[in-house]
Amino acid sequence: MMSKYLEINPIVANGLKNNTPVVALESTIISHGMPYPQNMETALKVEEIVRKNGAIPATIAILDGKFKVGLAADEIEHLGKSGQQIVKASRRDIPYLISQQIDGATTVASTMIAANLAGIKVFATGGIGGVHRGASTTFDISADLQELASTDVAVVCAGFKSILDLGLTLEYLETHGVSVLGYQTKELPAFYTRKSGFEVDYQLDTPAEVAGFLHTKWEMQLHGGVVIANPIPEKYQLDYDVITKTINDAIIDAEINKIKGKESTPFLLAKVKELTGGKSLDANIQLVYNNAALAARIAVAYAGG
Ligand code: PSU
Ligand code: MN
Repeated sequence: MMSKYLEINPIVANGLKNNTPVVALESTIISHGMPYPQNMETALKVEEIVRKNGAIPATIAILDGKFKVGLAADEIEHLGKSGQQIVKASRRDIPYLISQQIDGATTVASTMIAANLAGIKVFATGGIGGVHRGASTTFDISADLQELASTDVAVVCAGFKSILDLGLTLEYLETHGVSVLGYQTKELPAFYTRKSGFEVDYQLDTPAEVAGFLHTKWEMQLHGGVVIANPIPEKYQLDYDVITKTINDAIIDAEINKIKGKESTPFLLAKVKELTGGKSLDANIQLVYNNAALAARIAVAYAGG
């Protein structure tokens, strides 16, 4: 029944069958999170990094009326080149796109759904969605958080970008029983910077410790996701005060342009890139590489390696 909607790449399927570690990767970051050609180059390099660290990469998208788990290089190129023309696909968009055979770039939420259907437990990305600043009036809370509340996939990210309200995002996750783990840090990283002024729930220091946490959570039927917040490497982080001001300016610009709904996150990312003269893109690429390596090591530990 599911195979009607889910196509798993043979290398990935074989890996899953043999308990070889697999890492899921999303595609909204390709089509909407970065410009071409850096988006495609980054996506391909991320797969390489996952392999180097002992796991099989499975980039996920909606293509030809199915969830595809494990894309070919030309499919990644298609997503990168088409950019914003590909529909950004979160949970609510899945049945429409699949039944209408329209391609979609999967967000953290929909990538988690596909990964879970395929049996993949570890997922690497750059940043996840959250409670937006001003959410008390806009109600803009990413479906990523709701997915983390219920779907059994661990998401390695670089913390929460301060286009979000970090405090409210942590509160929301706490309400839904989603642990936020800091990898070798007690301070919640804020994507472009290691510093945020907020604390994670728990610090864990090795892939084995994280794997132990995941086994315990899911063996105890404590369903839902986990956020593993992995700080950007020191040498790539941006200046805290500069990035804080830049994000504030980008948010004002979004308000002036009346940007809302699913356009909000891509607009802010592009604006920050413009305002930093591309520096934010370099940082973004480096933190994704860093997350891919850690996710692969966690997947290896989780598989018992
Ligand atoms: N944050 C980033 N880069 C991204 C995204 C978030 O730094 O590319 C993408 C992810 O795919 C995430 C989505 O799942 O944006 C969240 O969008 P929204 O806030 O509309 O739910
Ligand atoms: Mn939103």
